[in-house]
Amino acid sequence: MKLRTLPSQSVLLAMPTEKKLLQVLTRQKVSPPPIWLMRQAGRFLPEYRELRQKAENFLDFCYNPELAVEATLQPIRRFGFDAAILFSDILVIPDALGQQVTFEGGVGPKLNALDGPDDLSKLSTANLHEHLSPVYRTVEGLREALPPETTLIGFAGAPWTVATYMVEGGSSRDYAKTRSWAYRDSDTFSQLMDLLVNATADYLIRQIRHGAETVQLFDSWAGILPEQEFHRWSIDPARRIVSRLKQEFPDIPVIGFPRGAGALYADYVVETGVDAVSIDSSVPLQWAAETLQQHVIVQGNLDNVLLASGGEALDREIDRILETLGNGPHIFNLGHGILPHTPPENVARLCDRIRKQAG
Ligand code: 1CP
Repeated sequence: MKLRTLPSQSVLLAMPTEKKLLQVLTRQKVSPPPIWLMRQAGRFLPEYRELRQKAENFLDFCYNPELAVEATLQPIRRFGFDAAILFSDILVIPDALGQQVTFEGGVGPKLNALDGPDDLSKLSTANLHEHLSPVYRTVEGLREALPPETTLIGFAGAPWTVATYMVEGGSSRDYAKTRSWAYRDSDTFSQLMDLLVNATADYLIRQIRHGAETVQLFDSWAGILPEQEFHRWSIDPARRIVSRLKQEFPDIPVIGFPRGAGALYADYVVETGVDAVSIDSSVPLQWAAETLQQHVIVQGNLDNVLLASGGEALDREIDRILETLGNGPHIFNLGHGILPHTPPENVARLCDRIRKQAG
């Protein structure tokens, strides 16, 4: 595949940028704060639902650069968000490792569950980049198509969250199979996690080489881990991934999202080396301002249900978030992905209200 000749990322970052998200990620205070929303491309937009019909299988959609570029751009055109997040899914990694993933309408992802250590030999990194090359082409296409003020975010699932899908065979309510493998036989579970740490770091490095300007690591199910396990299976893998990224790209900011980590958010920001942390809606704002914002840039944390329900309660909460986190570097976002039944008018109302805030 041909790489477009872009100036190196460090040269790009050294130049004054009109990208508000990158300004905040380099610790400049920007007021009003930049806005983007987790899962901002997708089913809540009628234009996405129409585009989605062009591929039967969801992963075929993700592996089609033309469709994936278009899906990424749709929310940017509509709302002028400060960042675009690459349209893909966290489950392309198990798929690329040889554990075929399918999405059945309405029931979510299905994988041939790994039953234990004997199944590890079924996974291989041999075709990782070949398999993921359409995603890299999407990243390149996006750098060409995006307006100059819009930052391109690459992403991957964190090893723990991805491992839960691989071991459970799909979504789960309690992750009991994954947790008991990790307790019963932590040596072989570590082998799975090591494989995922390396594949995820390699994948994110490629996304950056092809044009991603920052990356987010989604640890959506980190919050089910008790303290010691959280350190071992969420913090430590994130620390290793951040360190690999920083070795190659010291100036590319990394955003971590250990959803549901509670008080352990504090350990996560100190120990992983992330530049920014995305907080879920249960994190108290004042605590985040006092405890987290002194170490890292804070992103969040509007309740996605409140965005979907709208009205004056939404306005009040937007103001409270802006006021409490507004003294330090802040990126406005949700506490978790946007819900499919969210009225697009509520998103427009959110953007207007934030942008009207005096600078
Ligand atoms: O047909 C469809 O439209 C399927 C719905 C859909 C979409 C739009 C899925 C299936 N994934 C996506 C895109 C997606 N997924 C993006 C890019 C879009 C954007 O952000 O604008 C991203 C960043 C993700 C990340 C993702 N996928 C996460 C982490 C974030 C989070 O919400 O916690 C997770 C856990 C997944 C797994 C996944 N993908 C899709 C489903 C139905 C699921 C399972 C979710 C679950 O177990 O509850």
